Amino acid sequence: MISRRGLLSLGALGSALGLLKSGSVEAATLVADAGHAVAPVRTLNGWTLPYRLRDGVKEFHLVAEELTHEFAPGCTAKCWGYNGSTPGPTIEAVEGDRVRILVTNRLPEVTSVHWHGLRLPSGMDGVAGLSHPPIRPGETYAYEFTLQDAGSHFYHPHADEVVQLSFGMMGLFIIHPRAGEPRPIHRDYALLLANWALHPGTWRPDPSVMTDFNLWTMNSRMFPAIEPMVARTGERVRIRIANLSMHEHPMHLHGVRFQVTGGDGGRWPESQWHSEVTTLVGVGQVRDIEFEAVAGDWAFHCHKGHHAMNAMGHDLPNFVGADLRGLGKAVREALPGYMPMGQTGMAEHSEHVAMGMMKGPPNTVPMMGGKGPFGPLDMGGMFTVLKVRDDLAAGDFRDPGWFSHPPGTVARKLSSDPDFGQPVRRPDPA
Ligand SMILES: [Cu+2]
Repeated sequence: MISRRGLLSLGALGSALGLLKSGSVEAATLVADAGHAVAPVRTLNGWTLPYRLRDGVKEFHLVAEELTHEFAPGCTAKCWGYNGSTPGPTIEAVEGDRVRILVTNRLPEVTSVHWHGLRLPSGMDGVAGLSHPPIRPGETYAYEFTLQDAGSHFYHPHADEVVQLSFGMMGLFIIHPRAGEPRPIHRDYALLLANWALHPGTWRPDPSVMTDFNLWTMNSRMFPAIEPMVARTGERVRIRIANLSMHEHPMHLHGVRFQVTGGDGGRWPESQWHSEVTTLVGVGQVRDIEFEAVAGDWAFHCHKGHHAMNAMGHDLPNFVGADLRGLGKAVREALPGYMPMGQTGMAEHSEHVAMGMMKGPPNTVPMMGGKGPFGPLDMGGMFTVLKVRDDLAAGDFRDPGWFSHPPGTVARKLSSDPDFGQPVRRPDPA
């Protein structure tokens, strides 16, 4: 399989040598197209769809199909997506481009593709039955329109939507401004938030679940199986966050104050930008955030606690504070090996996982399983790390490992005695 970077450099090389003729496969060679230094988008754990140039039209080909998808090692499912992946490949083009997007339906039922956020002729809008006939199994349809709207958009079916969305059919559609970015963007990340109901021990998401989902993903992956975002200190970074889940996500970035600079309705005038550390991304919405990178390892995650965890056993009894010594002994008589947990909190789950003591049901990953430089990370789901370093080469997206903290800048242990010090406590009201 050719890596995304390989495709991009092939495309750039082809353009530079003037080798790309009409009909040849071209990657998103956006610099050449726009005549400006436009950084291509980096879809975490994802890829950008190459196109063919035919008579000045950029032709993309999406194939709707079933596939086997890995959310994280140990957790896979039969999903639906495009061209072998969920999310489908990112479509990347430039404002003013004429695009033709072929959609082949290899699903067992009808589908369509809606281009969310794009202004286009009504018959190209992709609502099956309203804009055009449903695309039946085996058929290929062509959508063709001119891109008017620079910004962060996405695509998804508008036919049997609940099933097709809950199986993973979605992708990003990024349109770069023809005149270039008003402020140079050095690292441009894009991700799609989604939720899934994959019951432990099963291998197909359950489309009948309406709100009580158990997997929370960025680009259909969950931490710790989500790539880090990397940047060099001082670079301007954009993160485009699209939400095609059924819940809203307050997305929180540590270490900087970012500006919210736009949404699926395009880039906002600077007078409307606002400074935040958490921004709510509503259902069916996109929010773009931009900031200057500050050295360190910084968490980026949904602030709803259960969305930054992997599958948990819902309806577990609350054991926090309970004395379970007798319970373990009693239950072990019927269930050898039973070990009650949770009386001190949930963190011991991740310690047990790290020690190899805990095994869940088949086809799940532990609800929190990330490993950090100082121990278990107690996170999962919609969580990843922004790694900013002083010495990264431009365009180097490799994981630089953990941050080397300058001396004296890491919180340190003073004592192991719980009675340490003279803390001020609220006086007893009695
Ligand atoms: Cu969330």
